[in-house]
Order: sequence, then C-alpha cells, then structure tokens
Amino acid sequence: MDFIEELQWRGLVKDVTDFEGLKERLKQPATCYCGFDPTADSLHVGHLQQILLLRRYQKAGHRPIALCGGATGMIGDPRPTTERKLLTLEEVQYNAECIRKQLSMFLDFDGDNAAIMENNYNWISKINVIEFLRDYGKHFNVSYMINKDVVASRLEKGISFTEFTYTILQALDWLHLYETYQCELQIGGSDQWGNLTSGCELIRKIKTDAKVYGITSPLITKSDGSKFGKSEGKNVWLDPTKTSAYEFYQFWLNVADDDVIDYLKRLSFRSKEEIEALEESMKTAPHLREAQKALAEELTILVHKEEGLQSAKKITNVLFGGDIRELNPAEIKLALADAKTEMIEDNTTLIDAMVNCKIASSKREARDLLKNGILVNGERIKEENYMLNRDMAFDHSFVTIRKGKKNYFVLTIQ
Ligand code: 383
Repeated sequence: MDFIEELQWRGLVKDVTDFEGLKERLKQPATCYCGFDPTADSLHVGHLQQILLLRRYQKAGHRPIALCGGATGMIGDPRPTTERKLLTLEEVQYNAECIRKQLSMFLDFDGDNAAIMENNYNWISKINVIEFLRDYGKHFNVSYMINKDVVASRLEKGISFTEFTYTILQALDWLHLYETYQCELQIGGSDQWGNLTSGCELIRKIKTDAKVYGITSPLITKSDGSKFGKSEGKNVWLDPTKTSAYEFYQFWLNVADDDVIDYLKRLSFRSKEEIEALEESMKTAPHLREAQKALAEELTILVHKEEGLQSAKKITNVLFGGDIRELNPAEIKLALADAKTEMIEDNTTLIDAMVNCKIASSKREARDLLKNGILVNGERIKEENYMLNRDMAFDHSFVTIRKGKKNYFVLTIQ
C-alpha cells in the first residue's frame, strides 16, 4: 500500500483533480498545504482530520504548510446557508494567534521537511484593488464562479460581493505558496472543492508549465445522522480551557460502535493491522469498548498531552467507583459537572443537609442511608451530626456526597 492507497483505505480521499498524476507525484517529496480561517479563538474536532492529514503527509516525507487565514478570515468563506457576520481586525488577529499556537502542536518544525506556518495577511493585505482586478480578476469568469456549489446554493437568498470574491483570495494564496515554496498540493474537506479547483485553474493560467493537485476528503459523519463534533449541543474545541481534557476524552469514549472504526481509520495513526484487530474486538466484545478507548487515548494525548490523558482517566475512574480524594478541586468540578447541585448554609449537619437537599426524603431515610454507606468528600461518614462547613469543604466552598455507587451531589456553601 503506498501513501495515497493508505489514505484511500482510511476513507480520506473524496475527490482529486488528477488522481493518477498525484499518485505518481507523491512518490517524491512534495509540499502540501491546508488553510484554516480564524473565525473563532480555537479550532475544534471538525478541523482535526485535516490537521492530522498534514501530519500524515509530513510523516510520509512531504513538507506541510499550515496556513492561517488572517486575510481570508476578514472576508468569510461563504457557507451554503447564510452570510457570515464580519469580524473586526482585532478579533481576527487575536483568533489567528490562538490558532497558530494550536496548529504548531501537531507538526514538526525541524528536519529536512520541516513544517511551515504562514499567514495570508502577509501578502493579501499588500495587494491593491487595481492590481487585484486587473492581474487576478481577469482570470476568473463570473458565469463559471456562480455555478460552483456553494455560490449556486446562495444565489436565491443572496450572497454579498465580499463572500463571492472569497474563492479568488484562496486561489491567490496557492499561487503565492507555489511561487514561494513550490507548493503543488492543496488539501481540504469536501466543502473546499470549489476553492481548490479555483486555485488549480489560476495557477494553470498564470504558470503555464505548472502542475498542481487538489485533493479533498469526506467530512466526518455520524451513523445516527446527527452532526459530528458536538457534545450536548456544544462544540468540542481543541483549547483545553474551552473543552477540558476529560470532556474531550469522554467525547471519543462515547463514540457509537457503528462509527468508531471509521474514526480510527481517519484520525488515528495506528496501522491497518492494529485497526483491524480493534474492529474484531468491537464485533466480538463490544462491551469492552477497546476501539473507543484506543481512539480516546490516542487523540487525548495528541491534543492534551500525557498529563491531560492522565487527568481524564483519573476523573473517569472516580466516576466508575474510584476515590474522589485522588482528584484536585478543579477535577472534581469537571467530574461532577452533571451531578445535582444544591446550596447549603455554613455549618449544617449532614442529616439536615441530606433532607434539605433531597438526598433523602426524611430524617428516617437519611439515617438508613448513613448506615448503608454515604461518602462525604469521598470519606465514609456514619455520624448524623457530622458538620458540613468551609473548613472541611473542597476549595473551602463545596462538599460532595455520594449515595450508592454513582449518585453524586454537590453541595455549595452559601
Ligand atoms: C483559507 C485560505 C486558504 C486555504 C484555506 C482557507 C480556509 C478555508 C476554510 N476552511 C475551513 C475553516 O477554516 O474555510 N476556506 O474552518 C475548514 N478547514 C479544514 C477543512 C474543512 C474546512 O480549516 O473541511 C474542515 O477543516 O478544509 O471547513 O488559502
């Protein structure tokens, strides 16, 4: 299996401008790029497939360029639905800096095929309007542009000239990267096909003897039809302050059996043999969730490093009956984010708190529960008059109570 055949096996190839030509070209080291617009202050799991593809190209000996769209982010790639809200220059620049840091974690900036990080603000901001319209605009045919999928889908509702022009900027980027780094390949999700072909055509017209290739991969889907990349309606971000390592780990651990092998192929660096063994395990012993665990571990290490994975596993372990005292207060809050929370006054007895917070329906029931095992901050307490107060509270502010194996309550001291 050569590199491109492996990408096919992994389900990472949708359309290629010239498949046979690219297959041949990739036998020698090449330079490839993928762009990311700074529309938010973090990338999310929807970006991961292309980020990791850049990494795959690098591991296979090619040179990856991660391009941050400081200029294109000011314009907005049209979506099939509605016009985007314009961001200010400050917002885009702030987001661009955040994204640059994130992208740099995944690539290797040393060695012969060291990765390159670029920002298209550096060249697009220098083009003046006359040059833009005369030198580049002349190469784009409007009747051809309006037939590209995204634009066509927006024609009825309306699309601004701003967004309509976006594809020209992306084409200019590629021309610039071709001239500067001999970048012959652009990759992207299938939503980028129109932009990739715009670039190929521009380069073909301006550099008559050049040969460049565009390749897209299918967007990740979920077998139940819901949108990939959200957990309870929220985006799963790569920034640990927006989505903790624990939430990130849980997101992958909870992937459906019907999806997990597809995700392993697309996102994991495990070999075909290893993935096939995990598929076997998924079929014969689905309850062990070995495939999900392998996926969650690998991606959590990549994004949150070893410490992130350890913390995520520690928290998961506590929720499956482990000792909450092994966690720090921040980890406890994450672990118990879905637990019932109640307010109590400083210096409340355990028995009163249990009744007030509806952990027990009466004092009598509370006493029975205390006999059978209630854990206060992870410690077995039998005494009815045990005092809940700031001194014993985690962070001097909250107390956890566990009833039974998995029923947690968080009592915050007022
Ligand atoms: C900008 C300038 C370039 C080349 C590309 C761009 C960005 C591109 C775009 N990409 C998406 C984004 O930024 O909008 N016009 O959020 C997403 N990508 C990748 C992938 C994906 C696409 O960053 O399909 C998902 O992640 O291509 O939606 O010169």
